[in-house]
Order: sequence, then structure tokens, then C-alpha cells
Amino acid sequence: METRADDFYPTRLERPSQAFERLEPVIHSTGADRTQGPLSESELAQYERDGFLVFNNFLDAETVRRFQQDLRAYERDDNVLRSEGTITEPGKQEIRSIFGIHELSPRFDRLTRDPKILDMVHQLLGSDAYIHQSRINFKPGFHGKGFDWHSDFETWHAEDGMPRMRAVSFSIALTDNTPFNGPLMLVPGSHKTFVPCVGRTPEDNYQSSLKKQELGVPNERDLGRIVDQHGIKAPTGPAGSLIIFECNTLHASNANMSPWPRSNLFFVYNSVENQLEQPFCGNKPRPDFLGNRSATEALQPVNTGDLQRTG
Ligand code: 6CS
Ligand code: FE
Repeated sequence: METRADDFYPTRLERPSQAFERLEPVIHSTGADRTQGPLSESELAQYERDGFLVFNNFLDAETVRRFQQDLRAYERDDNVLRSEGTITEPGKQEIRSIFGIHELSPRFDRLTRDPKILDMVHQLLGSDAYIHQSRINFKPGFHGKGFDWHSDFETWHAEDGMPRMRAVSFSIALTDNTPFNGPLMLVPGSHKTFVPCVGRTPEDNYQSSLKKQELGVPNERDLGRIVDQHGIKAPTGPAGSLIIFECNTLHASNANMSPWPRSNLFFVYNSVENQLEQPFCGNKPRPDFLGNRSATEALQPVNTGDLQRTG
């Protein structure tokens, strides 16, 4: 397939291609927009260096408890279980992910519009933002499978047509994340390099990739080199902890062999100046619950009332 002239990050190629340095800044705001927000200069410098930040106890226990109640309700709700945005574990009935959670739950929707969170997003993206995708990854005890190494941006560029690296993920732990139940693993500094991947993307790839990702996983030579250079971090913390990670930060997580679920909420902000185009892999666009194209106006802050932050 010919690479489009406007494709700055060719991937899903026929042959391996050299990794190269990202074209965009990590933090897009400058001047007062950068300094006048909840993230301190040292936190911004750490995000710029590592590609992620960790805040334990970002949400208080009562707020987390309300979200956990919602979670348990979804697991019993037939409409949710039948929805196209609900993905089960390979060969199992257990829920692996529920996508579009901010459209399912007013509480989750309000969280995405929390003033402090939006102020952090504005500092990082240097603009207004909207929700590109939201999901809960349940990772149930004993049966929760892992997620292979990948850059979210590589998938969102190839399969959703996200043109530039100007998006950020917020992940909130809804259960304790321990060394034993498959915590998120991140490669600090990996966000600065784009690793093109090999392999043609079949139509409707998401119907298998959300259960087990085959495409968009860097080859072991590239992965080995990057991880040897930067190492791996696996932040752990109590329910209510927050991880903010840049769209191109390499991450993965192991299967959950413990009895304890590792359920995390993820919501992804994309800059309003980085609107999705036609998917660069050449396929038709993915459904809205994966790559939102219908509600892309700037999110306005909403005082969340029942969301008490401690972080
Ligand atoms: O395809 C996607 O958009 C999803 N896949 C992974 C492995 N992470 C990002 C996102 O949830
Ligand atoms: Fe991911």
C-alpha cells in the first residue's frame, strides 16, 4: 500500500522499517498555559522525560466505592454484556473490557469533565480536548489475560486516523493494583521514539485485536533494544490511584494469576486540533466507541460534586 503524503508515521508496513524520533513535543503547551495548571514544573519535566506520571490516592475511598458499585452493576446487566463495546476474555464469558464507558455512566462522564483533570489535560495537550475513547479493563482474577507490548498511538494512527501525537490517557485504578494481579507496565522514555510495525491490517481487525493484539506489536528485536535501554516500570497502588501516560508510551500488562481483579478505568483525551482523519492503514474507520468521531467539541469542566480528590 502506498504511504499517504500526510502520513507522518507510516506503520503496518510490508517490510520492517527503522524506528525514528517523534515529530511533536511531548508537552504541547508553552508559557502561562504550561505553568498555570495543576501539574508542577517538576511533574511536567518528569512526564516529558518518562512519558507517564503516577498519583497514588488520586480519588478518595468513597468515590472509588461508588465506581466499584457501577462496575458490579455492569457485570450483571444483560444490555451491557450484549453491547458491541463489551469484549470478553478469549474463550471465556468473563468481561475483558467495556468500551464507551463515559457514554454508559453519568458518573464516569462527569469524571472526564472534572475541572482539575481538564486543567491537567490542557497543560499537556496545549489545547481544548475531547474524549477519543474510554474503557474499563476488568482483568478478572485467575482469568484476566494480558495485553501485549504496544503504543496506543500506533493503533490510533493506523486504525483511527489520528494524525499526530497529541493525545493522553488517564488510567484510574478501580481495584488495588499489586505486583500480583497484572499491573500496567510502562517503558519510561519510549514515548520519544515511533516504532513502525509490520503487517497488513485486515478490515474489522478490532474484532480480534481487543481480545489479543497481533498487529501493532513491535518486533522482539526492537522491543529488546528499547527495554534494555529504558527498563520497565510497573506502578502499583491502591484503588483510586491515577496513571497519566502519553499516547506513544510503550506499555503492556501480564495475565492476572492472582484471585484479585485488576480493574482499571481508562479515558483518552485527544486535542481538538488533532481530529481523526481517514485511517492511515487504508481501512474504513472503526466504530465510534473505539475512535470517537461524533462528539469532538471541546469538553467543558463540570463540578463533579461526588468526586472528592485527595491527590
Ligand atoms: O485498539 C485500541 O484502541 C485499544 N487497544 C489497546 C491494546 N490499547 C488501546 C486501546 O484500548
Ligand atoms: Fe493500550
